[in-house]
Amino acid sequence: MYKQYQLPYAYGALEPHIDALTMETHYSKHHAAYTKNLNDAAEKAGVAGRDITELLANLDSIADSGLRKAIRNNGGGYYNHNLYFSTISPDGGGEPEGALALGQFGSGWAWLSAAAGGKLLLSASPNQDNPIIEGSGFVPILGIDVWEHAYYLKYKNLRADYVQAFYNVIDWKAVAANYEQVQNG
Ligand code: MN3
Repeated sequence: MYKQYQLPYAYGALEPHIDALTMETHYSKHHAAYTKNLNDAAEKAGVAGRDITELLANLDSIADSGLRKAIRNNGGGYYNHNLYFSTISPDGGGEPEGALALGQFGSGWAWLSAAAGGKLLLSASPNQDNPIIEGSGFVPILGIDVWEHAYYLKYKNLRADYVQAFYNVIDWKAVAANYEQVQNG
C-alpha cells in the first residue's frame, strides 16, 4: 500500500507564500486521489508493494496499456507530490536559483535532479511525468508543481509570482539530504 507523505506542518503554515486552502485542496484532494488511484491500479496490475521508484523506471513491464497509463499518471502524481510536500517548509527560503520552472508551459513540473557522482540536471516534464519515468538516469531532489491547482486560487494566471514565492518555502536542508542520498547511490 502506497502511503501519502505525512505533512509535518499545518495547511496554513506556508502563508502568505502558499495559502491554506490551496495546500488543503492540493494535499487532501489531488494528492490523496493520485495515491488512491495508484493503489487501485497497482493492485489490478499485480505490482502492489513494488518500490515506487523502481516501478516508475520500469513502466514497460506492465503489459496492460490502460493500467500502464494509470500507473504512469497516478504513480507519477503520487511520487511527485511526496517530493513536493517534503521539500517545502515554513522554515524554508534562502537563495533562489534562476528561472527554474518557468520553462514548463502547460501542466507539469520543473525539476532539480541529481545522479550518482553528484551531477545535477535542471529539466521540465509535462503532466505527472518526471526524470525517472523519462529514463534520464537522474533522480529528482526538488520539484516545483506548475499545474494550475498548485497556485491558481491565490495567484490566478500569475504563475511567475507563484514560482517566485515558492522560493520562500523551499526547504534546502531537505533538498540537500535528497542530494546526498542520490549522490551516494
Ligand atoms: Mn499538484
